[in-house]
Amino acid sequence: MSRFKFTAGPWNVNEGVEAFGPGVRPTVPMEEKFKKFAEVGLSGVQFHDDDAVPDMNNMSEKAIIDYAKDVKAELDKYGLVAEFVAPRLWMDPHTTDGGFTSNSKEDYDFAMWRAKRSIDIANALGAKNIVLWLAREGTLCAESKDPVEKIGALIDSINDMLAYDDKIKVLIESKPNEPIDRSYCGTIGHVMAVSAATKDPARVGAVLESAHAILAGLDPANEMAFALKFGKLGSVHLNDQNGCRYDQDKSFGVESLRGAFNQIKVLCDHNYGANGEMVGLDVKAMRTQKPEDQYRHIQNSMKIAMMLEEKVAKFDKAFQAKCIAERNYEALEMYVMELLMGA
Ligand code: XUL
Ligand code: MN
Repeated sequence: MSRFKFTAGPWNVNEGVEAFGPGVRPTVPMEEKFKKFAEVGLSGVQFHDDDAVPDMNNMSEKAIIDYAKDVKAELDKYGLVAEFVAPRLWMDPHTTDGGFTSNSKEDYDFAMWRAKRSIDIANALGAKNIVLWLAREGTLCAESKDPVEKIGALIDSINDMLAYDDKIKVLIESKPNEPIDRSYCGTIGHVMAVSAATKDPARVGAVLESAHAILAGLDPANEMAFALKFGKLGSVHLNDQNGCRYDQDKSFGVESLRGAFNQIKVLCDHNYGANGEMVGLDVKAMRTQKPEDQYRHIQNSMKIAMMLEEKVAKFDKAFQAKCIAERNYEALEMYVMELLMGA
């Protein structure tokens, strides 16, 4: 039994398409994913706007809401909740150069239309959060945008979302690069600063994804801690990453067990989840994985998180205090290694 409520997105079960090869698994219908998510023990689903309403660009505002209500009924059928809706602003021709920080007024307006429709969809699904993964908000050519002006545009766009709905929370998912070269919200520190500059900072928080922190050369647990201190860790995307290369979305804990332990530890120590925050598993199956067992990476990630919760519960705080008092961090470190290795 876990203290956490786990979620995943429909994109976490995919065909295995990558830059060097096509899909290797058949497309799984959305309802089948919901059914299986419930079976493996997830509590909820994370959505991109067009995961929930695929043809939304060609639909009226009312039709979008009606379609999303049907999706909510399907979720209810499987006892799942919707955690968040994220406008997918990186696929459309209108957002080739970003949305909220695009140089084109028309593209900015399109991004705002999608952001507001995402809020409508979130309301229809019963989700309290909008997540902004700012995929193309930044530059490929550094001189193509004025970064000061564009960070202002990002803040304006969030203010506009907050004004559109007086309850919705906006969570920014930091990531330093990929697909963009230089992104405007690369770390949790950037997200906290943007939050503070909005009209309602209490409604603007962060999502920390383990792999994104590692790509920024930072420690995921420390990044979580930073947002927790400001009461702004609205969600997490647990996964893992082998160093600074392409975004891998490996199963949680498979590269750095100690790093994963410290993420679970900081979440447990600071009562993450007490205000309804959930634990997203933004993990990708290896391309080699066969369709018969293509939820294994989600199940493994959840199991590792839960096993680490047990390690956190066993963590000897008295011994930690003794090591701290004696400034014997070598002893403390070895204790952690023995705890993790079951010695
Ligand atoms: C991209 C990423 C996304 C967001 C949701 O790296 O992590 O899946 O989590 O849009
Ligand atoms: Mn993510």
